[in-house]
Amino acid sequence: AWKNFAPKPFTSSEEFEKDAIRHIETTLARSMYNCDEGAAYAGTALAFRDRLVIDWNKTQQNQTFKDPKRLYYLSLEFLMGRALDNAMLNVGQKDTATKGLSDMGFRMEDIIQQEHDAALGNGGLGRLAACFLDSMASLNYPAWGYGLRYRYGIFKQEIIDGYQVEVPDYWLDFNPWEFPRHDITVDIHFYGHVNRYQDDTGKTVCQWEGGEIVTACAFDVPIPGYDTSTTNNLRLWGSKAASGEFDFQKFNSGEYESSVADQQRAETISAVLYPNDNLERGKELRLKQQYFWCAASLFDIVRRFKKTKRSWSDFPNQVAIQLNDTHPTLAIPELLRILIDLEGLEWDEAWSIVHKTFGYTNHTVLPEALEKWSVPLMQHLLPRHLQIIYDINFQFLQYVERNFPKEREMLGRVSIIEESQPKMVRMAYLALIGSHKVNGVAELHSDLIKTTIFKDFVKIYGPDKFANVTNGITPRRWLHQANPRLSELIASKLGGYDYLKDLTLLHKLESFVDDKAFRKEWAEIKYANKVRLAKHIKETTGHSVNPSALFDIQVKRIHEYKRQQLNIFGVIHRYLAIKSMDAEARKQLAPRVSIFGGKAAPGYWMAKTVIHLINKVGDVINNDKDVGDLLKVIFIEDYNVSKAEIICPASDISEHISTAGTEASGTSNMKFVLNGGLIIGTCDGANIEITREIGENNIFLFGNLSEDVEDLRHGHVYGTYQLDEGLASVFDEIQKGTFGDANAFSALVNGIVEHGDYYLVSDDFNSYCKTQDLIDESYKNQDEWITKCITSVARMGFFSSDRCIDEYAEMIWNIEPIQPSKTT
Ligand code: 26W
Repeated sequence: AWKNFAPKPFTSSEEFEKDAIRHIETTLARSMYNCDEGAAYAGTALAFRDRLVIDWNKTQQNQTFKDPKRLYYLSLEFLMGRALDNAMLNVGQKDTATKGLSDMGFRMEDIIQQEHDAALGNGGLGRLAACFLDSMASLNYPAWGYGLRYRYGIFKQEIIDGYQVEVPDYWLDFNPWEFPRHDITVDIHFYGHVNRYQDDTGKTVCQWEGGEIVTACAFDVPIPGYDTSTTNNLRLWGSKAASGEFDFQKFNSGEYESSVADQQRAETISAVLYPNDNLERGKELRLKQQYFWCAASLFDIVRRFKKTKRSWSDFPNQVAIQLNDTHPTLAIPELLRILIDLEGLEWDEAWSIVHKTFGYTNHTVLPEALEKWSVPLMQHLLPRHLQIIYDINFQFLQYVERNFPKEREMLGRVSIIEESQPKMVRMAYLALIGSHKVNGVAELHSDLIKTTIFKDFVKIYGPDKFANVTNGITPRRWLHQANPRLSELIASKLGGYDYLKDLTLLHKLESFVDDKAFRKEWAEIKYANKVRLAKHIKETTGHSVNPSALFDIQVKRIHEYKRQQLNIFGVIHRYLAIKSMDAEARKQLAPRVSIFGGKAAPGYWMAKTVIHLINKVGDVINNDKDVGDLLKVIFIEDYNVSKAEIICPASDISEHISTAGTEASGTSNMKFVLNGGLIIGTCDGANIEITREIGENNIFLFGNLSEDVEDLRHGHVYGTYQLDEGLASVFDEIQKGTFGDANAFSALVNGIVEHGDYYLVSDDFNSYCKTQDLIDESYKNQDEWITKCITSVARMGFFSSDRCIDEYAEMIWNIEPIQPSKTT
């Protein structure tokens, strides 16, 4: 029998130190005499990792033993950020380590910063997946994530002469948080052809043969829950040449180069995250990534199921698979292929299993973001899957024809195959048809998908196939970790940290809203967080900003629909107003810092132009002595998760100003409010539900409503529409060359003046500026302002990702938590 030598939680800081130093000396082979911050980080991470691994193994054994229904979350993106701080806090031992590190001569803040962000995602969708993993573990759900192990995450952004420059993000040189599972591999096929023949019984059988083989290798990442020993698994697949593929024949016969080239070609599949957010480009390598990851994950899931020797009809009782957008939709035909071609099930039985197993979450209604793959490409790369997709479509269209005989024109609209040149596979329709539930990510968004992109399908399947699960965020990372002082202050009033596990407990804060000492401390914490951000700005941009000024922040991917251009035009408008004010009027003004951050997709010229404009406007305003502290414009380079942790606690106002009906939910809106900042926003995405929860006196809403957008757009193209006057003056200033060569910005301006203003910047400009003036007024009354902030935080309980996960578990996955085993 095995003796239990498992390391236990640290009972003292000395115990932590002993372990950290042992790792520095033996795992890293470094002496304590040349232990720098990097080595101290490594020692700390490895000491905590040892503990996590024990809980992780126990959790997996317990889950295998109890064998409950499990959830598999398939996401091409997991935007995890840093792991150490999160791990220390979730296991409740950060203070112990802080003391130990201090004895060793290090400051915890410096050590945490040594870690490279795991940036395997673009934006909202990837970070949502990461918050969900934290909640699933914290709530003890048996759940795994499946993704790709990119060697390069989202590019690093540098700003050079005001332009975005992309730098590769190689992040794997030291990553203690992943465990390569050399024994867990799956061979994945591409290309080839389909053999169709009759077997002995006369049944038609299909076999996919030939083509290229690439091996998927598992890398596992432990996901510790907060205040529970449950530690779930995130399995990321890396690609490598299949062992038979690194051709020793070639190798020995002098074709060394081409043999190495084969290997590199295989490794290319998991080399890099596609940096497009909300834009589909139809590249073959991307389709290869999608199939590679879906096929490896399904093989793994099916292998685990088969070990239990249950009958296939039990599969949906044991397995739920959630598709994070359409990126993993190939999992649907792949599971059918496994059941029919490899396991010999009949179509109807296989289809019933598949359709009960999958759920699909839609994250966007932007037409340019909806995935479509060309039929010829799919025929070439995945010939058997294309046949299966055609079979699904055939059955589906027959069903529609039978049930809606009078609406034959609907068939073309709902067909999975778009009859274009070339024909295209509509992945959203395939995902919807192959799933038992489809959900949007905020109420408005879930309503919109039912009246726009999926309208016909509501008629076909009825409304019950559609659901809403409003997004949420994990309060562990986005409050406790990012804003430790606020978290502590709240705990002191609520009698402990239970609210981090049940965020609705925050409501008790409302009874302290008039408590003088509490308010004072609240204000001090906000100020300290602004000082921390000001320090970061100084270090990274060289600009000094006044922490007493109003911090107005917009950080998110740069996209026309998110309207950073509206924000920067508003800044120019404000600048012009200041320039025309006399000294007396200037005294009345609250100083402001306008802070921007976010990456543009490398091929998205308009988004890059917006970044350029922000930086040029900043150059002019920040150097205008006449304006001084009244207005500063800052672009924070390389916005990512770890920077968000500094930025979110430091806002007075954050901007969530998408054209109504375009932002599915937004999640940073929740992060900013949870940290005691107010919002300027449109009636879009989760802003609407935030307003309902916190009260409309506590949010600055402006702009046109989503139901008016269509008419307004129509008016731009056909009507007599007038450019907003204030915006016209802004454009005049740009055209004069105040912010450098006006030609650089002509496409941006002309898109609004001449080409239809698709995102309705002009229509909302006046309302936006007026609302900003209202904010100035409101900010002057600090007493009222702080009341709004505290009240808002108290009412944010709904937006915990724990609530989301419970909703998914109950409504879509039908899974239950399992209590961690008590045995050691
Ligand atoms: C195929 C290219 C591509 C890549 C990524 C298309 C679409 C995407 C994502 C679905 C874009 C995305 O991140 N959407 C965001 O999802 C968040 C989480 O639900 C929402 O809060 C955001 O509103 C939504 O834009």
